[in-house]
Amino acid sequence: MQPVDILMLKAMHPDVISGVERRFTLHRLDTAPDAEAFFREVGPRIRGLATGAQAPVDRTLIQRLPNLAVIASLGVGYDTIDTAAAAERGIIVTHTPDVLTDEVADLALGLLLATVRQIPQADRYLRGGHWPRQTYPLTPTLRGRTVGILGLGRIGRAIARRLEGFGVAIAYHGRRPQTDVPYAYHPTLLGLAEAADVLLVVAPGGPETTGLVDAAVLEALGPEGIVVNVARGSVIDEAALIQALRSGAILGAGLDVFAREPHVPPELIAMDHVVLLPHVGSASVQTRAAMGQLVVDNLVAFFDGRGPLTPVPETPWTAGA
Ligand code: 8YV
Repeated sequence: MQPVDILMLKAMHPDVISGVERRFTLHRLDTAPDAEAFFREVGPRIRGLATGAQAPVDRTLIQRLPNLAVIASLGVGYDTIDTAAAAERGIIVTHTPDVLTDEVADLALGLLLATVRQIPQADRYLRGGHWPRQTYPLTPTLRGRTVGILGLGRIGRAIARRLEGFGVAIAYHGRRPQTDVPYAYHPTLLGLAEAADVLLVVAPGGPETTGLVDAAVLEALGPEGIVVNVARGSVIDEAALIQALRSGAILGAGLDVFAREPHVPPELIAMDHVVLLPHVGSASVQTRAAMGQLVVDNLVAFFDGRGPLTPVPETPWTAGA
């Protein structure tokens, strides 16, 4: 069989690199001395792309790879890939769902607790030597809260299952009600925010959800309100969030994602009532290895003619097409 040429846009998990190299001819754009020359000379040979959220795949890039057949992305979210441009060319896009669901849900719960009970702040307090002089101030509580989940997909459901064990009320908003869950459905996000005092954002990124959590939603959440975002920074109007945190329109926020990563607004960094993480939802050794393996497995299955394992709905696989 002819060796298949795969392009990696940026350095990825070592297991992805070795996994691709074992089976394919790997080209790296990040180490290519001249990108223009690369696209000219090697571009037409490239059949597959291995990428992640940090390396967007736009229409221009897709156009520069005339024989591209598959884009295998690391991560469940694929808002940085132009799936419409891929679909037009019959290019399959794959992502890595399921293998990270529990990891991200665990992190979401940790971030929620850390934010409400001020765990990082208390840690800083102890390390700062303040404890012998004065006990740490009393914190808000999770008790008696209603947690509103924006986006009850795979990860949203895993979060809800965990929240059941915490004895809080659970509600959600999404495009449509789901018949197999006992949680209260709100047809509008504003309605959910009015009913809840925690808003947990798990909705996918992209144009449909950009700026969904705006000033009115934050206002509706109220002065005891906590926002936790483990999805995409774009889902929240970051300027409105900063303003709501500043004015006391909401109580605090726990953020794993930001609008322009890795840039984090200095206004947020300066605030003590927010907990900030550098997009680590799925970032455990084990889960990243599983995600990396799924990227490789998708490429192998695709080029074996078995079809991709986890294509995104926008680019469905039709055998023999
Ligand atoms: C990764 C993620 O950080 O799965 C996702 O959508 O945001 C994360 O798991 C990212 O995709 C790695 O490229």
